[in-house]
Parts: sequence; structure tokens; C-alpha cells
Amino acid sequence: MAEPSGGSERAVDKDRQLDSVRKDSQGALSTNTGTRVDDTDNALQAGERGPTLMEDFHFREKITHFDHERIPERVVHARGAGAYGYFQPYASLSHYTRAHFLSDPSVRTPVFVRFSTVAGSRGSADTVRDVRGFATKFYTAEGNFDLVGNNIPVFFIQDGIKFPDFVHAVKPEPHNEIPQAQSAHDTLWDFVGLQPETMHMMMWLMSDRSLPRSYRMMQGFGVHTFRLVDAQGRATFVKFHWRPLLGTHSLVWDETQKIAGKDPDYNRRDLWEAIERGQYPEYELGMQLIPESDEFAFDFDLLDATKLLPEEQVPVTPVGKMVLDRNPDNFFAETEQVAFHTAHVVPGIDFTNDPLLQARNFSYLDTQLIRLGGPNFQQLPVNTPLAEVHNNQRDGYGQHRIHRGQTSYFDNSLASGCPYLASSQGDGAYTHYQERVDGVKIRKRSESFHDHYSQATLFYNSLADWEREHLVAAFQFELGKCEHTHVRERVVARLNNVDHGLATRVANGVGVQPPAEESTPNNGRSSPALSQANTTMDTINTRQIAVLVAHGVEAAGVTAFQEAMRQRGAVVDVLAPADGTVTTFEGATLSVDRAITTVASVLYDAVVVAGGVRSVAMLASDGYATHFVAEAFKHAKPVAAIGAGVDLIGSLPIPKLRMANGESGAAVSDQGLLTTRDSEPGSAFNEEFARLLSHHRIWERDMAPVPA
Ligand code: HDE
Repeated sequence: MAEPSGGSERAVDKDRQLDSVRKDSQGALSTNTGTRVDDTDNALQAGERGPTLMEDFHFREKITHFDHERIPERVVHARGAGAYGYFQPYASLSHYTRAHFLSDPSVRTPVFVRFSTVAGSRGSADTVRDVRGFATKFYTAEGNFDLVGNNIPVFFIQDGIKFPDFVHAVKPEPHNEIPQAQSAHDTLWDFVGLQPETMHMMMWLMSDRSLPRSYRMMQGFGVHTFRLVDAQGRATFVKFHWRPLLGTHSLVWDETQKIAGKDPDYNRRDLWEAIERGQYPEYELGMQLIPESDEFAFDFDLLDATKLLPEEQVPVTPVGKMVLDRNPDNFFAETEQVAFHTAHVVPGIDFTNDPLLQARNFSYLDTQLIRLGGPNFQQLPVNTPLAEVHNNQRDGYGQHRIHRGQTSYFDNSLASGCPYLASSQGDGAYTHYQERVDGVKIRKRSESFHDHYSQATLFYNSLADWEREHLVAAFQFELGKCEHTHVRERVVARLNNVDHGLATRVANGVGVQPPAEESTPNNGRSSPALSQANTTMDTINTRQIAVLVAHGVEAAGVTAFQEAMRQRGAVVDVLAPADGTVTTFEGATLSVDRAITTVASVLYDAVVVAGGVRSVAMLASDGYATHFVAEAFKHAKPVAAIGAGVDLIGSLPIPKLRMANGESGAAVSDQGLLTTRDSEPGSAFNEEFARLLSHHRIWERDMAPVPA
């Protein structure tokens, strides 16, 4: 085999490959056979008011093509957003794996990533409570490698044979197709109550992990234990992790529900816009590496996908970085038609006997056949590998290749034996890891898969107080939506095995009898790495800040603040009661980015009320503006006021915190409320604002009393 070319050149190869199929809108209108068309608004008919004629081939072709535009949406993960980029390892991992793309730090491998929700249809809202898919296709020189992961490190079930049951339970109920993209309904919780193996994952689903602020701010996990195999055939178990460089951050539940109406494309738009602005999402790939000799060293089974491997036991080694730097040209052609498959592996990466992974290795190929209409889906441009493809597979729907020659079988002599068999050494052929397998045919779950609660408790214990509050509220919300009392009761009984206090609080919130006594004592174990309180909080890059202004605004303060935040990478929007410009206190004009009525506080990370007595008076009498600020406060966001803006905050129905008063220019910061009477706040104000924003939210603030 020719040595795969290395260096940064490779990252553009996929882009170059796609160039051959890109098509711009240009030239004269024509049919699909190239016949030019001079009228596409009026069908051919017999007389001005007569019937349409069969003869109108342009009409028939246009309508027929339209009638066939839709393909089946993915049975799960139907709603998604994708982007291209590249991956580059920090150093060679050749002592663990022979995979070429992990063996040379000078090799940049092109990637396509698709993020998704799971339960909703293609047109459902982005911010529903759900797991997020995080699927990466590496176009390596040795073939495509797909890492098809989620943003949660464990899964609902242990054996893939239960997947259709689980998905049927979480999807809209079959008799009335309600609710869309929601887990808060009877069938899911009925399933959960009857399947204790779901309990660990349900803790994650009820946590803030299922409400990511951005696809750029969530982790990714391969979930299963995989194998890395080196050139000598030695294996190491591995768990894959993606860590976003911006930190792992979430929205709050009330906010996500409102965003679902205000901007159903919230996460998709956020990804698209960040890439368009050149603020490329970045993720570090990490690996937990486990020697084969440690296969049985843990109190859970490495083959059980409902378990995670605590980082405190086996640290995550950072091995490389992925950058997403290009949006697709066409959603359907690329993001919809991309076909991931867990069995798309390259030499040096292999499977384990995790029964969930084994089932996936069947399902993903099968699903593409129905979704993409036949066996030639690998020829779709987004799926085409950069590695050369030669084999004797022929024909089928959508065959785009023109295979030449007389032979399509192996072994042959008429084509000099081509395509010939690759060797594992010189030609880099894939060889399966030689695992010894010995067993009787049996339908039985291993004893080592039987503990369903220890890690659910571990996760619960690891959460910060505010995360735990959110989790309790989520359980109460979801079970509170269930019509059947016995469904609520059974889940509460399961929770009693996780933590008695948790079960009691949930029971009290949903009107069922709390368990009289604890069934399993809390094991007291925790893993700090599982809490989002311990994530990266050192940047405000790409954060969205709203500055509220009206006529009479003291603009000097606004402009200086804007500049200071932009230098730190944040996006600052000036919002006013109407679009266009406002006349400033200084007599100049200030451009308005958006009218307040066209956006909402839930679309921003922080809000600032600008100074200027007239401006503030106008904003204070505008219900949209006051609601905007109160709501941002309710959602624990940094809220700041400059000069007379402080008076607007004082008039709101929010808890009374300490605020700047009198004529003193000094800024006062209290639980994320930052105020200064100075109409041109200085660098100390800006520093403090950036610090608050880098912490994402101010969780110690009491959000409950705010009526917004
Ligand atoms: Fe999937 N899953 N899955 N899944 N999954 C699909 O494949 C399936 C599982 C995941 O952006 C489907 O092409 C089974 C775990 C992602 O295109 C389907 C089982 C994890 C995506 C399928 C699982 C995932 C899918 C639907 C249990 C995290 C979206 C369309 C054995 C590690 C990929 C498609 C994209 C998509 C089957 C469990 C992640 C039907 C049978 C565990 C990110 O093949």
C-alpha cells in the first residue's frame, strides 16, 4: 500500500474531493436531461382555461421529483446539525494502536461531526430534555472510522435486543402520537420503572446534561469499552472522551422550554453561527486506557454500557484535538445523508463483547439501507472515504461507479487477480483482534451486569447542590406528567435504591407516598469529575450579551463595554424597543442590532441595562424590556446595570440584592448582579462582568421568587 500522505494537507482532501460534486446555481434553467426551459410557472394546457396536458414533460418531471424529495428520517437521532473539521493527535499513540491517524502528530485527519437529539422528529425543537448524539466520521488514510457517541457516558439498557422496546417507550405514544420529543410521559416511565438497568442513565437524563447550552459546550463519550490494537497485535481497552474547550455548560429547564418556541433551531443556529464567525468549536480527545490484565479489576463489568469508569480510578489521557471549521454547503446532501456505523473501523481499533455494541454493529448498516435506499450509500459524497475503494460489489440502486473490465469475482486470472488480497503488514489490511471465545449458547445476562444502582448513587453524590436541585425538579416534572399513579410509585421505589432522600423529595413533589425507610444505604461514593461545577470556567468566548438601550442612552459607556467584551471573544448585541438606530444622550446615533420584541432573554447569556435617564425611563415602561431583565435574573444569568440603569433593576420584582447607589462610581457585585452609578464603567467593572459570565450562571442566587 502506498504510504498515506501526512501533514496538514490531508485536512483539505475531503473538501477537495467534494469539489467534484459541488454545484452552484447558475446558467439557464433546464430539465434533468439538459433541455432548456423557458417557462416554469405555467403548465402546458389545452387552452387558457383548459386541462393540463400529459405531454408537459417539464411539469411531470418537476412534480415527480418534488413528490420524491423526502427520505425516511432516522428512527432515532432524526434531528441534527453537522460540521466539517479536522483532528490532529498531540503525539504518536503507536505503542497502543497501529491506527495511522493516531500515530503521527503531523497528520491532520478530516472529520465530519453530526450532533443530534434522540427522541424528536426531524423538525422538533433543539432544546428539549434529551440525550445528545455526538457522532464523528474520521476520513483517515486507512478508511473511515466512525466514533458514534453521546454526550452522556452511559446508556439506558445493557443489551441491544431491548433497544426497540426502549425507543418505542420514549417516542410519542402510538395511539395519538403525543408528546413530541419529550420524555415526560407514561410509556417511558412505565418502561423505566420495570427496567432498573435504566436507572443510572435516567439520573443523567434528569440532570442538566440533557439541556446543553451549546453543542460546542458539551462532552462526548464513546460509551462502550473499545479495544486499541498495536502493530504486534497487543490490545488495550479504551474509553473515548471528547472534552469541549469552552467547558461543559447547560441551560435551565424553564429556559429550554421557552427557547423551544422562541428559537427551535437554537443549538443548530449556535453551531452554524460560531463557525461562520470563525470562532471554531474545539474538543480535546481523551482516552481512558485499561490494560487487558485489568479486565476484572473493577466492581462493575467493562462490557456493561450502563456503567462508567470513574476518572479518579483511571484518568483521561488527552491525546489530540478536533476543530470544526466549515459548515456544510447543503443540509440534505451532507448532514442528512451522512451514514454513521459503529463497525466503520480502521486497523488498530476493535470491538469488545459489550452486547449493546454488538447489536449496534448490526443495526447501523441495516438502518442506512432503508434510510438511504440501498447498498450504495457509501458513494454519497459525504460518506465517500479518502482511502481507495476496490472490490467486487456491483450494481444496486444508486450505483454511481462505472466499473470497467470483465471480472467482478475473486479469485480471477482475467484481471491479474485484482483486486488482490491486502496483507495486514505491507498493505495495512484490517485484522480482527484474536480474542479467545468459549461458551455455550445461552440467553442470559451475566451476573456481573446485575448491580443497577451503585453508579446511579455515585452520580447523585457527585453533583453540586444546585445540580441536585435541578435533578429533583426534573424528576418531579417528568413524573408529574404521568397519568398513572402506579407508574409514579414504581419509579419512586426504584429511586429509593439510589438515595432515600431523593426518593422522598420526588415522592412529595408528585403526590405519592414516600418510601417509609431506605432500601439500600447510600454508598457515599462520589466522582468530582462528573459534576459540571468542576468544568472549565476561564473564558467568555462566543458568549452572547444583550445590552438594552433606548433613545437618550449614554453611548460612551456602551461602546467601551462592547469593545472590552468583543476583545474577549464575546458577541454583544444592542437591543432597543425598535430596530434601526437610537439617538444618544450625546446627540449621536447608535446602531441597534435587534428589536427587543424579535428576540428574548433566553437567547442570551447575560444582560446589561445601559445608562441614560431618558433611555432607562423608556425601557422601564416597556414590558418586553423589564420582562427581559427579570427573566435573565430568574435564569441565574449575570445581570448588570450602568448609571441610571440601576434604577430599572431596583423597580423589578426580583430579590433585593446589594446595588450601587448615590453618586459613587464604584461597582457593586452581589450574586451576579453587577451595578455601577458611573455612566462609563471602567476596567474593574468589565473584569468582574467577564468573570461572572465565564462562570456561566450564578447558581447560588435564589431564582424561585422571580415571576417571569
Ligand atoms: Fe444509536 N442508532 N443505537 N446509539 N445512535 C442510530 O443509526 C442503535 C446507541 C447514536 O448522527 C441509528 O443512522 C441501537 C448508543 C448516535 O447519524 C440506528 C442501539 C449510542 C446516532 C441506531 C443504539 C448511540 C445513532 C438511527 C442499541 C451512544 C446518530 C439512524 C444497541 C454511544 C448518528 C442511524 C447520526 C443513530 C441504533 C444505542 C448513538 C437505528 C440498535 C449506546 C449519535 O441504527
